[in-house]
Amino acid sequence: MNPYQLYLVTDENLTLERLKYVVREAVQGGVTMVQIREKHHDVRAFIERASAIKTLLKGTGVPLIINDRVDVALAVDADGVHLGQSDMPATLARQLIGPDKLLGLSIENHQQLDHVHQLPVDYIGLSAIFATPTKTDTLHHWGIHGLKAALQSSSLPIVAIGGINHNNLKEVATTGVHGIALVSAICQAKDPRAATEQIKALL
Ligand code: TZP
Ligand code: MG
Repeated sequence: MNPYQLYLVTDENLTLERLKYVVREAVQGGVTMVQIREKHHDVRAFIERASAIKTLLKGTGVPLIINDRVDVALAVDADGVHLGQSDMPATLARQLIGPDKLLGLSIENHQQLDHVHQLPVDYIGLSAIFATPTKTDTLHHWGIHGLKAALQSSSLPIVAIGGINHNNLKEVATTGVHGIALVSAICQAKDPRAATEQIKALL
């Protein structure tokens, strides 16, 4: 199975109860990977939330990835870390997490895309495909055209993120991208399981 296929990235604004509910339902609906992304919470709350999700994912085969923080990933024994360009350098993160954990890196421009192949990462998060209210500081939007070009030039698996929803998902999937990452399309859905199932059916 391709673990990147349908990648849930959690919304930082969810209460712990809603977070657990969304992840549980999304896993039932068929997500293949879960990333806990926290921007507001302190490290203690981050660990609490990540531990809760780790417990919930146990036995499902769905890997747990921690956004930004190598220490949190190690603390909860997550399956991997996803770094941004201003987080710990990938080479150092790899030294800390060891060879067996997954390491992802967000790639925001062509220069970073050229450079990433020298780094010890397992996959790229191509950010952002489209403009999105979920993350408003994205400077460059790859679009479908840029995504296709990145797929051509990259030997690493690519996960597309940013502004992907039911309306444009088919177009994104048709590029042959390895994975699609979603925040609001699942986290904001009234019925996260049904939303996930609908998306899965389009892939
Ligand atoms: N990184 C680039 S865009 C983004 C992140 C975390 C947010 C994507 O959210 P949505 O709601 O799926 O557009
Ligand atoms: Mg980050």
